[in-house]
Amino acid sequence: MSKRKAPQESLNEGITDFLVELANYEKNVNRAIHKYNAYRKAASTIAKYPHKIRSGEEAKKLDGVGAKIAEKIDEFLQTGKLRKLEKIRNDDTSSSINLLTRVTGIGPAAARKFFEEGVKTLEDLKKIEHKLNHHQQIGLKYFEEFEKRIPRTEMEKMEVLIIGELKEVDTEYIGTICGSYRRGAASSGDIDILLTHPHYTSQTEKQPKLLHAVVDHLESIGFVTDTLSKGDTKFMGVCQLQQSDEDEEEYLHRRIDIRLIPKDQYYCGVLYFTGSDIFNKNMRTHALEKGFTLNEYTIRPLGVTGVAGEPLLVDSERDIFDYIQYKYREPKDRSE
Ligand code: DCT
Ligand code: MG
Repeated sequence: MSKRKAPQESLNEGITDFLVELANYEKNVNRAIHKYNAYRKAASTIAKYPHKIRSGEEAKKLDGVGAKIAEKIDEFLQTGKLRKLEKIRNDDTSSSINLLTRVTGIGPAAARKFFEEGVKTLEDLKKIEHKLNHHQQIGLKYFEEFEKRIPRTEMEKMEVLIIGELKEVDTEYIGTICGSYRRGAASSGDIDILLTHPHYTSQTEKQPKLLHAVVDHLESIGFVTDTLSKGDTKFMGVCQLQQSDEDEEEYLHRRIDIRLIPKDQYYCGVLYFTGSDIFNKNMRTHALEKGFTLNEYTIRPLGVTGVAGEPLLVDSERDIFDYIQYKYREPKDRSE
């Protein structure tokens, strides 16, 4: 999962920016995930609102904008800033913890632990590098590069390369680049690849080799440069496109996740990892209202007692929409 979300370009950028900053503060410093979700949701609705917001009152009519956020919008519109944010930005604890969580491998809990041990800056972190696990060390090594979003043209190049190389390993592989790229985003925070193979289903044995063969191959051609973690079904690592004659400069190192998914669970996986996270939440809520439970693996009917039944057969994303009578939406229309 990528750490830096694309800024929400809209008529109300000032407002959406401060909401995202508050969201990150709640997640990273307070570990208040519900507040994080509330701010993200408000930011996402406001980003899509086609008018310049003139008051909190006006914003409050929008989905996910409550009285407290409306009040902050008023303060921001009247004074051009937010006292709460000024305080947070000036607070040593908050700004240090926020910074540390920008390193991949360092979550809110580890960030607080390091902070309590006196670590406040990236320099401090370098000094205690031996105390970092491998994932965190790589996160620190590529800190600046991972902060940069990946332009769509580069994502397209990586897609061509990855899908091509997959078929080199085994023509029967099916791979999809999900995440914001599949939703048509102009830039992405990372590369999220789902992988399946017709011989691998939830009824067969685990087949970690299907994942490792691909990772090893991508490594052998120099595309995968580092490994953060490698399990039976999930690889987390780093990749880099090789510079070609037409390229003016070297490509940056990018975060890449590859997940191997049983064929019968593939489309629930593709749906989930295409997101957005807010779209997923809304779709799951809708599923529940229709009596189904939906997750990244399966969709299952809920019995009268609320117990989930057997997974339903799914052969496409559309099947999932159909089961819960949700109007099909192309990936580009799944921002919420
Ligand atoms: N996801 C989710 N809930 C989360 C995190 C992730 O449903 N809390 C799903 C939806 C998107 C997908 O996983 C990939 O996650 P990210 O890479 O974090 O999101 P993205 O939409 O690809 O955005 P980015 O361009 O920043 O990578
Ligand atoms: Mg992503």
